[in-house]
This record gives sequence, C-alpha cells and structure tokens, in this order.
Amino acid sequence: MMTRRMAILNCLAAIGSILVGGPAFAAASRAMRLLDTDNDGTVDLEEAKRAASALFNKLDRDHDGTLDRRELRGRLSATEFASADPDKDGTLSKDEYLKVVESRFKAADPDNDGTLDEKELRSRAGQALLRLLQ
Ligand SMILES: [Ca+2]
Ligand SMILES: [Ca+2]
Ligand SMILES: [Ca+2]
Repeated sequence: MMTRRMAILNCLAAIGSILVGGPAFAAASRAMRLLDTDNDGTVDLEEAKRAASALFNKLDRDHDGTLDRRELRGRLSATEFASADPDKDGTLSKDEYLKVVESRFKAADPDNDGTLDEKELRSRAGQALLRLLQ
C-alpha cells in the first residue's frame, strides 16, 4: 500500500519536473513525436505545413476559412499579424498562414538542409515555429 502510494508520488514528481524543469526540451521532444510523421527523426516543411493546416482548421471555429487576430493570440504578435496579412482585411487565410509557417521554418533551419532536428526545434526560431503548429 505504502509503496504504491510512493510510486504514484514519484510519478507525479516526475511529471512535475518535466513541466517545471525543462519545458523547452520536453516541448520539442513531444513536438517531434507529434510532427515527425515519417519517423525519420526530423521535421520537414511538408510535415510542418500539415500540422499547421490541422491547427488552422481547429482554430477556425466558425469555419469561414480565415483566422482573425483574436483567434491567433499568443501565436502571432500584432506586428507579425499585420505583416502576415498583406491584403489588410484583418484576417489570415490558410495561404497567408502557411506563408508565415514557411518563413518561420526557414528561420529555424540555419543549416538549410530542409529539415529541423531536435536542436533546431529547441532554438528560439524553432519554438516560434512550433507555436504555429500546435
Ligand atoms: Ca520527418
Ligand atoms: Ca488577409
Ligand atoms: Ca536543419
């Protein structure tokens, strides 16, 4: 009985340390498992766009095919939103959204090999990309 309770406590402590201790690392690894659908250990642009497209559909609650600034809060700043919205209609179409994803992907891939490894995903630019994918 006692050991079982200890085991549960240890388990909770482990979860806590993941949440508190290494958020960036944990997020990247979880992201990698989620995004790397062909299991080659890296995220390519196609995988990133597929995830971004799924997130876009999920965020687009009224299904009008666009996201407004409120729907994208915490993912794009006001400035980023403005530059992602060249037609200035106050919303992002999926095309406009995927363009931002593509430019963040390129920014997160400094070695230009067309894929993001764990280290690149953990970088600042990688984290900025992840905010648009999950
Ligand atoms: Ca992959
Ligand atoms: Ca627009
Ligand atoms: Ca790379």
